[in-house]
Amino acid sequence: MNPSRRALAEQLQLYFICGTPNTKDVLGTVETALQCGVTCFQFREKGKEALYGDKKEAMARALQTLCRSYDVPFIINDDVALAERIDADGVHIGQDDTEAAHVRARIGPDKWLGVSVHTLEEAAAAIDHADYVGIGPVYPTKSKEDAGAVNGTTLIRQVRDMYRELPIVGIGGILPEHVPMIRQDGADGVAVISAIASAPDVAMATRRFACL
Ligand code: TZP
Ligand code: MG
Repeated sequence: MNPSRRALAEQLQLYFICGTPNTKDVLGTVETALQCGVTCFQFREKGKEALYGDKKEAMARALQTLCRSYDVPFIINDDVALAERIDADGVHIGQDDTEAAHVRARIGPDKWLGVSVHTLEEAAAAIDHADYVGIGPVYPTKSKEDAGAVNGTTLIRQVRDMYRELPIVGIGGILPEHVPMIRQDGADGVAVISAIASAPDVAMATRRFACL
């Protein structure tokens, strides 16, 4: 694997995703998670109680400052304009968002672009533009209503067989005990919302993932 891909893959080991609808105290939760070993963070502000406009931007900036203080990449879900405005480290998009080629053209070569894929065809279409792909839902999830069919690690294995060097994160319903198998089947890391954001003890939950 080339050195920059290897570095990126390592940075994806424990990828925490969170927004204000996922926890009562998003700043406190994210700071604890950063202290306890998350290696990448995505601000995903979605759903009924999501912030918009200036409030969303203020929250993004506060979370970005926290991530910088822990030297952890700060990625924004979907909102390319916000990512550009605040100079985020990257953007993550799904299949229903702006096309990967278009987002890459906007953010340039130096920012990270992550793309969620659910089929080999989507993976094939993403690889020319994406720095990494998210594959899931590996297990059932309550954090995304339209997450699609649960596919275990089948697609992770297929994408890994086809693209040996592509950084991959598994996502969807992932608990610490699932991590060894997901890695063994080809993912570089796991992306997690509820197992950290809804944990009664965020520090302990994060450490359980981080020590794997
Ligand atoms: N994309 C596929 S599953 C999912 C997203 C954003 C939600 C993951 O959340 P959780 O709580 O870790 O299942
Ligand atoms: Mg999206």
